[in-house]
Amino acid sequence: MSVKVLTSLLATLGVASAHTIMQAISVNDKSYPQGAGIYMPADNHFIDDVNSDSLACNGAPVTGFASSSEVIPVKAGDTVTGAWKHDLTATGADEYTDNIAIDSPHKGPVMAYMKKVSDAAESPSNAPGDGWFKVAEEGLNGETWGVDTLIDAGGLQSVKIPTCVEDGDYLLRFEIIALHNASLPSSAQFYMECAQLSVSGGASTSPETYSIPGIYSANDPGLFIDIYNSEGQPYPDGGYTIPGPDVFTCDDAAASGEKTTISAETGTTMAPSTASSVVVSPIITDDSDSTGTTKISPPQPTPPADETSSPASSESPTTAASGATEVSTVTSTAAATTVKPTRRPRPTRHPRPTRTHGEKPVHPTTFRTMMHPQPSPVGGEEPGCDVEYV
Ligand SMILES: [Cu+2]
Repeated sequence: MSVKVLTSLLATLGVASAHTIMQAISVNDKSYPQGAGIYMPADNHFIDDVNSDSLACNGAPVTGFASSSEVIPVKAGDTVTGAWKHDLTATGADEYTDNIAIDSPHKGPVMAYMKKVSDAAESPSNAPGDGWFKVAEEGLNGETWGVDTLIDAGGLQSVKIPTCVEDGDYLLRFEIIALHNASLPSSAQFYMECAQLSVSGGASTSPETYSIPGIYSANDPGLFIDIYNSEGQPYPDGGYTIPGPDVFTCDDAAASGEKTTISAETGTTMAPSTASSVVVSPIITDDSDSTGTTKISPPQPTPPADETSSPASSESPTTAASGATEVSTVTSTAAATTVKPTRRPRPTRHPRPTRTHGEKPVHPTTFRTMMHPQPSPVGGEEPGCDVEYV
């Protein structure tokens, strides 16, 4: 790499810090260095083309982390935690962000997917295409987005490896979708990185799988959406439909087509308590987060009985009762069945935050940030990456 390219790269990393990159993992209590076992892209910028192969495991890698040859051993049932920070050298908030992980206006869902591969160390070539199944998701719970929970957890996203999957190499894809500009076409921002894992101690279930790219389309109700509606509500009235396939669970597979009930929450936990087990450059969390308070799968309030499905959603409504959800089983060609995600409770009214424009610099113009959606000039209704709430 030439000095010029390297300089450009470093500059890009420096200025695009309102974005985020998943850059280190831990497995249960064992942590790995920054970049180990991760296909690390060249910068922290988002992908906005749902049809791009880069939607699978992001773009070309950064020097020094290119195609990490490490494959991290895990056991089925282990918890793998990914550390999101707004750039590769972040030690806390800076002039572009209000926390270490991702600037808080980047509201949206947080998810994780897995794909079985022949050799996880070859993630760039293995990543795009069929084979993906979703293992965790958090969309909108009341007024709290998955991104809010992630920020509260200091940028740590924990995912439980399903106990019933086959042994072998897998890619574990951590994903954030930021919706602050998503009222404009194709303006949802996809952030993702893939960890390279070798799973042992599993069983024999083959989940139904999907293609990335292919799981999303630009007009999905969870991707082309104004999360700041005309009544000044920060969230959609009709709840939020998480994009992509349903979450695969082993309970689900075991049900083999029978109706059953499952716990309302699936895979993702984002827990500050695991912060100390992830070794990156120092993770600094807010004082307000140092109380040890965790946000592990908070129980979901029971939605109103008269709640109906969002008009934008094609999901069949599920019946919420006592925190459990009735499963709609879908027979697939694979052994697994799929479960409809738990209905998200209807958001409560929420005063619209006051925003200011122009107090912070927008991203300097670089070849990357030129592609970055800027705040709408009309009424200033959409916050950009660097417009903050006050
Ligand atoms: Cu951003």
